[in-house]
Amino acid sequence: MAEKKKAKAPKLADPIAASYEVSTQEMIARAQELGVETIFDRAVNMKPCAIGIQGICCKNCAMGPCRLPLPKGGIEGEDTRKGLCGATANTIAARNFARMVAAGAAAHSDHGRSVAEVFLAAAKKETSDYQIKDTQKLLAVAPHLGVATTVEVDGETKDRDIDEIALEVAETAINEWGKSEGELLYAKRAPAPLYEKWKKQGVIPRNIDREIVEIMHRTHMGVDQDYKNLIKQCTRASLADGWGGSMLATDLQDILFGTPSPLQSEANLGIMKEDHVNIIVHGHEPVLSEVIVAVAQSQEMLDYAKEKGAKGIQLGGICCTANEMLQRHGIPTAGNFLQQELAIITGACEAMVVDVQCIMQNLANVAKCFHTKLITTHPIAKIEQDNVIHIEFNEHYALEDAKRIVKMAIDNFENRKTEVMIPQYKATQIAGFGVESIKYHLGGTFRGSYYTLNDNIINGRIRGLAGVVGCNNARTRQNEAHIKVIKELIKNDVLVLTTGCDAITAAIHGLLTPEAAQVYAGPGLAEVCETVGIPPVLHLGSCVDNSRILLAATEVIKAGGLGTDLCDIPVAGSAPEWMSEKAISIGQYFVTSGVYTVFGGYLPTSGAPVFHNYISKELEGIYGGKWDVEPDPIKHAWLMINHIDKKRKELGIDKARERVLMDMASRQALEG
Ligand code: SF4
Ligand code: MSK
Repeated sequence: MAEKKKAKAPKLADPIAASYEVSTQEMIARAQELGVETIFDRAVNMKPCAIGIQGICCKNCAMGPCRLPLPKGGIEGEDTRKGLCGATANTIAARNFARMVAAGAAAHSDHGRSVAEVFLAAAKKETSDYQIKDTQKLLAVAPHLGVATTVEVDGETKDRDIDEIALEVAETAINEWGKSEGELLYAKRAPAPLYEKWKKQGVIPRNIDREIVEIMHRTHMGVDQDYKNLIKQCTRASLADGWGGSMLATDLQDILFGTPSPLQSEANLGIMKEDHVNIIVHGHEPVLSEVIVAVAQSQEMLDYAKEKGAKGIQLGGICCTANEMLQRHGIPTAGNFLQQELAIITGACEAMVVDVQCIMQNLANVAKCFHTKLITTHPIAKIEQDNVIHIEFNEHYALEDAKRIVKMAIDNFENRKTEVMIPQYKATQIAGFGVESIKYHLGGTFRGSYYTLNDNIINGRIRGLAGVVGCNNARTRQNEAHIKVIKELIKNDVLVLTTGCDAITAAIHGLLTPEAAQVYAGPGLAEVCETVGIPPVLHLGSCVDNSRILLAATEVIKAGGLGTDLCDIPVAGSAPEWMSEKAISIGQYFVTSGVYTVFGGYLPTSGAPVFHNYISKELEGIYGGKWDVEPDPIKHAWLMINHIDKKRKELGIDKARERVLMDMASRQALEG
């Protein structure tokens, strides 16, 4: 009998090569010491599929998968590659790309829908666990949904009842997902020339759900086989995300839970405390976590924790639930996407409470090695392993659900089985910026607008704006590209607006404090930051809050002096370490809103050069923005800076910056 081959022991990740950040490095080593496998180890043992990453594998019917590898050295002459049905590489890559947009837009928008449903329950007063918190924001949002805030009574204009407005806003908002006629109401929040451009192209979303469903139909075997037509639908669905589902999620969350304003907190695994009950909330939707925050801070639970031998309760967040809890309550951030397993490996995590998106299934395997209760809370996001507890969130019993979860975590404090090791690293962060607070910090005292920001862009102290967002990706060294891109941008006077895991990364590396401007920012940006007391990198929230970036850019246009359309502004977008399908949807709505957008790593389009050329060159002629890809972080940042400079030149403000630099040089010469 042939001897069975002995399976090779899996390789272990080199902690230093896997991460740019020291607490993560320490925790990878700790996991290896304990024999607990993490994503970092799996990444060195399983390589990505060489064809898949080029976007040219089609499995849209049972005659496939059809794989169309690009020959080494490219294609000379006609590209004759075809799937069984004849689908070309362009069709296959465009269909795959479109399905990523659909999934990303669906994730953001379904999040928005959940919030809208809770909002409706609160507006109908069906639940006492949620109330309308920010009536100012309600009044600001209502007109964009066509909801009147005043009423005529006997020839007199009177304010409408707030409850009545809330109910109409809730009902109108929910209708945006499935209305049978008309167009997405928020499309008109874009600058008029951009709206007209979309109208002319026929890409204004009809309703949010329809655009996503239509992508699935058009990418079914034998439907849309024209990559340009497919991209058109990608545009419509992504706009339904950025200017629809995501923007509604942000607005309704602000009204329900409060519009963020700048506050101080901390970030990194070091926020966990050995002598406290540690509860980590992870995912994206804040509806349950909002109540968990209130319960965990209640005297009843603090007393109960003390009874069980803990000094208190430490809440912390991972991913975008972290960003939501941070920006409204100052709850510290435990880590970004790639630190989720590590939070459990500290041995000090009593409960990890997860909702939707970016939750690794391996959390269940890791939790099994420790005492951690892994609790899923969303009906659409369960985990198959039997050690996972499901406590389904219901907005009508939110308080009860939250109490049960917090109590379960406290009861688990005495069950710690492994020696606790919490890496002692954390950084101070200022977060909670938004369209409104930027107006307050950088707006003119008289005009209450973005006047001062525009003025500083025009005079060249601020070279331009960059939206740097997105995930970590275990295929690249964690955090390195994020930090190198941001540092290069701010060093060159570009003010960075950040969301998602990029924001968490910037916080961990100490870039979210006003003092960081003196250390890392160029002289112009540093001067502005010092004068108004802001960090050179502004944390604008979670993934759905990329809508805040769109609206901040729109405010820049409204304040005047920097063109009439978003594509006129010296602004660029970036996702240095993206991994999620949501990033592709975000990229597509950035691009088709007029923003030049650079992705790190790779784009799943390289195997279809004609299609890639279309999105990275030709789209600019239609929408003013285009895709680009550059894995090297410094080159990546310079692609953005060069684009910003090109826009400054087109606006005729390039000379102003030269003067600012000259002033600085002469000043330094004088000082010398
Ligand atoms: Fe192959 Fe065409 Fe089926 Fe795709 S749709 S798997 S290319 S036969
Ligand atoms: S959580 S989508 S890893 S940013 Fe929004 Fe982070 Fe990306 Fe998830």
